[in-house]
Parts: sequence; C-alpha cells; structure tokens
Amino acid sequence: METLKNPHQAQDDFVLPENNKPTKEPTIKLTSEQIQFFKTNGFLSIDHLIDEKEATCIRDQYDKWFAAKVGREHGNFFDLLSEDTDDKEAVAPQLLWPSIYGKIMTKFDLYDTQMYVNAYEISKSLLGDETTFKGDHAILKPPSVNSLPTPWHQDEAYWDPTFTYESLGVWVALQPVSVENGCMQFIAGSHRTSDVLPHHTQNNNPRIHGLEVDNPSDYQKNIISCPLPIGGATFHHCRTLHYTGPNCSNEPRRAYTLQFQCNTKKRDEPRLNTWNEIKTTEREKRAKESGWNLRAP
Ligand SMILES: O=C(O)CCC(=O)C(=O)O
Ligand SMILES: [Fe+2]
Repeated sequence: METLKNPHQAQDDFVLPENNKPTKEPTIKLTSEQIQFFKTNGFLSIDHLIDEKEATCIRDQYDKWFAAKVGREHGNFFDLLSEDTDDKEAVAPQLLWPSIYGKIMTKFDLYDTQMYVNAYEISKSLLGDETTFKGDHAILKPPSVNSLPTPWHQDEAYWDPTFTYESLGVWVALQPVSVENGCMQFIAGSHRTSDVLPHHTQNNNPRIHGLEVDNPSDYQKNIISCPLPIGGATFHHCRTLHYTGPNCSNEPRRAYTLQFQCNTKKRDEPRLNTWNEIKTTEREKRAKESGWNLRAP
C-alpha cells in the first residue's frame, strides 16, 4: 500500500471527472412512478443498481480498505458508534472518502464504476439536472453479539449548519441485506420537516461521532424496511429519518454510500447545531493533527 506523502495529498488526488460527468452510459432509468414515490416518501429502493460481478469486485477492495484501517491517521476511519479507541474492536467502522483511499490503495476508480454512473443518473432524475457528487463513505457492520443499531437520524444533522441542502444518499448493498443483518429502514414522509430536527450524540456521549434524533419514538410511524439483493440500493433524502439494525448474521454487512446534492444554499442564519459543536471525538483530533480539512460527506 502506498502511504500518503503529506496529509493533503489524498485531498489533492480527489479530482472530479470533467464537468462532473461520468465516463460511461447509465444502464437504468427510473419510471415516473418511482420518481413520484421518492418525492412522496423521501426514499426509494431498487433491487439492481449494479450487477453481482461489479458488487463483488468492489466488495473485495472494500474488505482490504477496512482491514488496513486506511485513512485512520486523517480521522477518516473511525468507529461510528463507540468512543473509537485503538484498544477496542470497532462496532461499526466507518470510512469517509473510500474513493480517495481506494484509488491510492487498490487503484479503485469510482467514476469508472457502473455504481457511480447509475447512482448519478438516478440522483439527477430525483433532484434535478444540476445535481453534483458530494462525496462518499462506507459503513461496515461486523457480525458480533455486540453489534449495535445505527440510530434514527437525518444525514443533514451531520453537515455544515450554515447551509441548507437538497441532497440524497445512495446506499449500496455489497451482499444481500435483510432486517437480520442491518438493511436500511426509513420513516416514510419524514423528509418534509421544516428544518433539521434536534439530534444528540449516541448515548449523549460527546466522544461518539454517531448521532440520534431526539425522542425517536415520536416519529416511529410508517417504518419501511428495505431488504435488498447484492448490488441493490436505497436512495434517501438528507432529511429522511433512517436507521439500520444490528448485524445479527454470521457475515459482515458492507454498505457503500454515495451522496449527491443540488441547490445547496447558504442560510441567512445558521441552524441549531449544538450536537456537533460539543463533540470531542478522537476522529476530530486525528483530523486536526494531520491537517485534514475536507468536510465529511
Ligand atoms: O449503514 C448504516 O448503518 C447507516 C447508513 C447511513 O446512515 C447512511 O448511509 O446515511
Ligand atoms: Fe445516514
């Protein structure tokens, strides 16, 4: 594995394709019913975003990135659901910017994958023609009796409070997923909140990166679980409340998430963001010490 010569090198290597255009043709197109479903419910589930061959190829590289804990020195590899200390096995290891690290480590070219091309095409039909790529991340849930749910949250709660977003996440299953091993679950229609809902860190512990919406039981109506075959994907709006259960199977659960955005706008006043302001995570410390300054996608 190549090591990074300086902390900013990986960021400099992160070049979007010209005009943010993918390098090949999409192989799927949404129906008007699917587009309407997303607008009404704030999510959409698709059984075949990519074929099994590509999903397996990405999965083999994904396992290498996670085994190497690539990006740890930049705060881009951490445990989403614990205090993330080096002496403990991570419950839900998360890698930010797999496209950057994958390119260095396994010559992974995100923009050349059907996953990116299809996700981008579908995101454009859901958000609009001006849609651009915002970034990527990946969450692995190892099989374990200590596996934890990813709490109910809105993705926008993690982001820059001085902006308002029209954005979506494409969550790609790199093996079959079900409720048993931690498939995505959504609260239908929850994307229509007038602003980002108040959140807190997991267990109210400021040393944990993961966020949970305050009083989640207030929202738990119309929960839809989305099991998928390998290569299937869900699309969710950045304000749609979502959750995954613990991995109770005997195999790792691997997901790759791509974020796309359209019409990101500066707010007149920043929104409430206390839950991020009070954080004191090891991940942030490592990012600061290494000079990493690209915001998490
Ligand atoms: O994979 C998970 O457990 C959660 C994923 C998630 O929250 C996301 O991709 O936005
Ligand atoms: Fe999320």
